[in-house]
Amino acid sequence: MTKDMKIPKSHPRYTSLKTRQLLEKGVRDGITSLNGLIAHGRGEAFDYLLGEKTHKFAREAIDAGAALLVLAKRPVISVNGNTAVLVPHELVHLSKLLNAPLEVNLFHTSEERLRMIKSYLEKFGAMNALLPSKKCKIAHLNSPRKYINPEGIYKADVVFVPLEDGDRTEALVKNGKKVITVDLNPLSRTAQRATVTIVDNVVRAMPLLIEEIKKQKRRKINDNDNATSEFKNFEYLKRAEKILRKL
Ligand code: PTJ
Repeated sequence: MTKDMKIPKSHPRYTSLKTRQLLEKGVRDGITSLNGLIAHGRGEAFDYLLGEKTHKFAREAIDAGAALLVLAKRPVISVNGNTAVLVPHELVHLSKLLNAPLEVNLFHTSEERLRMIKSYLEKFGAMNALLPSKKCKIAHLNSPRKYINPEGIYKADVVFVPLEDGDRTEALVKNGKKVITVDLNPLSRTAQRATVTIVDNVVRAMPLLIEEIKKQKRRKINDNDNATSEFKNFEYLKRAEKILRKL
């Protein structure tokens, strides 16, 4: 794989190309899986159709997701090889803001990549980064993703799983957990199964989620807060799909 080329800031696709470079470097550094590049390409296609902007429906989902996280008793943030390189600062910031562990959980898993992602997050200041344990697993899941940390996802009531695969989202929900995801594809199984789906690019959504959490913490929201009780993920995904299909 080639070394990063210098992209001129004036390039009309500057942000998109820089994001690709982050992932390419992530693969070279052993953080991102090769499959992560394919997943990103799929995401880019949806983002293009969405006009590469955060829509009103995404902001509503961010409000609802923020409320779930603020009101959670034991929130946990799940990290994979794509999100680790795309939004490391934001993941660490979110973890500190919510006093929630970051738990590395991979689809294309290996002991080496798990460890590398953990130390990568620690370089960005993570104080509480967990790894899955072979002694602890969630029910209703057969892939290696079933292994979880006994102090992390196992005990969590709300799990934030940006860029996820459908099987695990479904299993987490069956295990009684509320799941918030970020997925540019409103038709994916993850998007359809999650409690709250933010249909937006994780790079744009994470800073907005952090800001919203700060606001809700200042307002001292409680369980009666409308953002969560009125949010219907299914209806919301239909709105996102309409925009994609230009209906
Ligand atoms: O590091 P690992 O081994 O855990 O693997 C991580 C990936 C993401 C490769 C793995 O979970 C995977 O294969 O995911 P999927 O099933 O391809 O789903 C990824 C979803 O994320 C797809 O629906 C994409 O459209 C979406 N997506 C990709 N890039 C972004 C995105 N959504 C939001 N922001 C993005 N930047």
